[in-house]
Formats: sequence, structure tokens, C-alpha cells
Amino acid sequence: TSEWEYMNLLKDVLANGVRKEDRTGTGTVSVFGRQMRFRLNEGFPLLTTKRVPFKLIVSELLWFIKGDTNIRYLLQHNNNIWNEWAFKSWVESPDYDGPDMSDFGLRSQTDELFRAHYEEQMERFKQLVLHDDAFAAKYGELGNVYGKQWREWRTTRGDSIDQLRDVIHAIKTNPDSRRLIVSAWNPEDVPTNMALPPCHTMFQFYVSEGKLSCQLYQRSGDIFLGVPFNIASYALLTHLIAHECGLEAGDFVHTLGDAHIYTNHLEQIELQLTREPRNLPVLKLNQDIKSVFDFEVSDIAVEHYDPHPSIKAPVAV
Ligand code: DHF
Ligand code: TMP
Repeated sequence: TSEWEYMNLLKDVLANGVRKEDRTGTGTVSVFGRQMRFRLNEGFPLLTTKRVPFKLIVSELLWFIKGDTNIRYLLQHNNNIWNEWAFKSWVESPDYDGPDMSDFGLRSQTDELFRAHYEEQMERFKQLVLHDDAFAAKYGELGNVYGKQWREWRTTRGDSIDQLRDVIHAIKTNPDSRRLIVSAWNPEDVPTNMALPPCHTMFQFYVSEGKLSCQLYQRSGDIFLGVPFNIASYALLTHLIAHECGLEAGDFVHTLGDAHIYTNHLEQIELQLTREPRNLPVLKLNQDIKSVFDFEVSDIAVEHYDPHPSIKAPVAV
């Protein structure tokens, strides 16, 4: 199974990685420049050596595809994976009136009392984003992140570009093109206008012999937490676009820049490496939906997913 591509990356980083400090203050073991290849006809690359919550991957991808950048949609789908980065903007603002939350990511891991306060404030934050429109507009917003750049890249002419719609059109009308690219990396927005500069920075499609392949360039990869999501998310995007274009899904090629394991994920990875990959699941799409832009969470499922148990780990903020 192509899950070995991931397992081998884990081993590679443990064997060849160097200690590197990072923005979050956690510390990593890191290598630079690696590539995995997933043959999508061999099964859907949702890891089996730990349970990966597929529904969260689906709702995050549909959120990107909608062009949405506000976490309210994610919360409505019980998806909490982006909370910390929106929460941060609130607790650092003058509108915040609760206990001091500076450095909440690291402190909540070591200080039990602080953790209780943090969880209380996070719950309050979620309820406000869900139920208070003005609050959500201000603090649920992550800025010009993926959805914005994919669907509404702003130009110097004052209009905008729907990169996703354009690339799907190009796949249909000019499949041999070598310019089938979507970029999330907008240098004008990166320093000021986003909660987190995009990790998956650009992707390219390739059509041959009736198959659609996709390659992602990811500048920075949290191999234990983020990367399993990223693999499944881009595999799913490739399937959705192939479906609309009447193509089979070919390969997903995943290229990584700084590929790192956070030092507080090492025990989890040791456990994961003792496990044997199982058969990959199979993706099922509602065949009545034709356009990528019309899918809803309930139209997308995996069958025969039989993973080892989930493995918890703290996320570096
Ligand atoms: N920061 C860091 N340091 N690593 C990331 O992977 C990351 N990913 C982001 C935003 N910032 C990030 C967006 N994607 C999880 C997975 C993906 C993701 C954010 C978080 C995560 O925590 N996954 C857990 C369980 C999630 C849950 O069930 O709520 C997991 O075990 O996979
Ligand atoms: P950075 O901006 O300092 O590189 O931090 C971003 C961290 O988040 C880094 O550990 C990579 C990780 N990440 C992923 O691995 N995948 C993702 O999809 C996202 C959004 C982040």
C-alpha cells in the first residue's frame, strides 16, 4: 500500500533529521526537500496506522472550495482544527476581557490551572463565533487564507481571479497544458493579511491517458498532525476534479520543503511505526453531483476504513 510512502518519511526524518528551533517554541527534527507519491487507483490515502478523522478533512476542503475563510462554517460542522489561529486574534485584541491568554499554546500543555481557563475561554469564543454575527465577522475570520486565494485572488486591476474555476476549465479544454496551477502564496498578503501563511502553497495538475494527477508543493509540513490531513485533502480534491472532468484519478505527488516532526510528537510516532499498514479505504462520491462546487459533506464518504486507534498529540500554535 502507498501508506509506506508516509511510514518511510517518518523513518527518514528520525534517521536524517536535525534539531531545529521553530516559531512556536516547541522544537523540531527536520529535513528539507522530500517527496511521496500516492497512486490513487490503489485506494484512498487515508492513513490506517492511526485513525484520521475523514469528515474533518471533507469539511475543511469544502470550506476552501467555497472560498470561505471564516471558521464559523467549520464550527457548524464540528470541525475545530482552525480554532487556535482565530482565537489568537481575539485574545490579543482590546475587545478581549478574560484572563491573560498570551502564549496559550505552550502554557496549556504544562499548566493544568491555566489549561482550565484556556478551555473556558475557547468555549466562550466558539459560542460567540457560532451565534454572534458581528463577532464572527471580526474574530472568526482568518484573513486571506486558502479559500480567498483559490477563488478570489485580488489583482492590481481591482478585480479578482477564480483560480479554481479557471484551472478546472483549463483541464477540460486544454488538458495538455503545462500551466495548470493554483497558487495560495500571495506575497502581498503573506506578511499582514493572514492568520497563518499558507503551508500548502501551490499545486499543479497533469492529464495523461485519461487520468488526472496532482502535485502539491508544501513549504512546511507538520508530519504527525498536518501532513496526514494534507495527503487526504489533496487526494480528495484530485478525485473531485477528476469526477467533474470525466477523468480517472491518477497520482497525488506530495513535495515537502521543511518536513518536520515536533519533539513532543516523537513518542506518538514511535508507537505508529510499530503498526502494520492495513488496506486503504475506498472513496465514494454521490454520483448525482457533477460539479466540484456543488458537493456537500454528506455526498462524500470512505468505505472499508479499518484503521488502528487514533493517537492524540498537541498542536504547536
Ligand atoms: N499548526 C501546526 N503546528 N501543525 C499543523 O498541522 C497545523 N495545521 C493546521 C493549522 N496550523 C497548524 C490546519 N490543519 C489538526 C489537523 C490539521 C490541522 C490542524 C489541526 C489536528 O489537531 N488534528 C488532530 C485531531 C483533530 C480533531 O479531532 O479535532 C489529529 O489527531 O489528527
Ligand atoms: P510555520 O508557518 O511556521 O511553518 O508553521 C506552520 C506549521 O503548521 C508547521 O508546523 C506546518 C504546519 N501545517 C501543516 O503541516 N499543514 C497544514 O495544512 C497547515 C495549515 C499547517
